[in-house]
Amino acid sequence: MRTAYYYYYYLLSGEVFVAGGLDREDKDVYHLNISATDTGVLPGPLETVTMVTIHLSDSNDNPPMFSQSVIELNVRENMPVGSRVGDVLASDPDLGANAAVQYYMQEAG
Ligand SMILES: [Ca+2]
Ligand SMILES: [Ca+2]
Repeated sequence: MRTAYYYYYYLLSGEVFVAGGLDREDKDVYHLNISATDTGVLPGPLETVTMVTIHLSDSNDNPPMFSQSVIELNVRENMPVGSRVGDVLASDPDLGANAAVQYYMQEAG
C-alpha cells in the first residue's frame, strides 16, 4: 500500500480508493503522479510514472443560504400593484441543478 498526494487516495494493486473526506466545493480536481515499479533484480527495479487527473462531481450537500436569517424590507403604502419591494437572494455553493434556487413566499404565522 502506498499513500499518494493529499492523503485522499491510496493505491493497492493498481486500484484507487478514496481514503479521506472529499468536498467538491473545496477542491474539484486532483492531479496525482502515480508510479509503477517492477521487482526486477538486474539491473534493478524499473519504474514508469503517469499522471492521473481525478474530477469530483457534485453532490447536493449544501442547502441554499440567505445572507441574513431575518431580512427587513420597507415599502410605502399605496404603492401600485407590481411595484418592486426589494431583492431577497439565496446562494448555494453546489453546481448546476444542485445550486438552482426557487423561491416560495407565504405569510408568517
Ligand atoms: Ca444545494
Ligand atoms: Ca456539493
